[in-house]
Amino acid sequence: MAEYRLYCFAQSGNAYRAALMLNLIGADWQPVFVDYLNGGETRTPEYRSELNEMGEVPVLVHGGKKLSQSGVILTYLAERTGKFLPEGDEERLEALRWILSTIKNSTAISALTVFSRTSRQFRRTPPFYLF
Ligand SMILES: N[C@@H](CCC(=O)N[C@@H](CS)C(=O)NCC(=O)O)C(=O)O
Repeated sequence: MAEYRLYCFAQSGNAYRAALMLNLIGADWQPVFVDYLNGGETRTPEYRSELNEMGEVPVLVHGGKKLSQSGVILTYLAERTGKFLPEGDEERLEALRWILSTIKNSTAISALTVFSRTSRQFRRTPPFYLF
């Protein structure tokens, strides 16, 4: 079994961020597919109790640790490996600034998800059809 397991699905930008970092640091990792789009797996009581009470991907499992929130996962991997680790206060704050900026972007994506589920026009538009 690989050292790291990433619970994810391909359409998730937040999961992509964690997967990209795992690749860039050369980690031994494997994806574990979470069926959100067809099965709503993230919203099941089992998923919430066993993996992430927030009902989201990505979740990184490493040894006995289970980490959620992409920014936390990136920070964990950087601190553990020393790769892409900000140096000094200025860089640390700059890294935090970029990590926090994604919260807004994710919110925008979630809003589009809601639209795509409710609006016929959005449902017919290819990229949103996926949601
Ligand atoms: N702030 C979180 C956002 C995670 C998130 O929004 N994940 C979405 C996929 S991109 C999700 O799992 N949604 C599942 C659901 O809404 O049930 C992070 O950065 O990891």
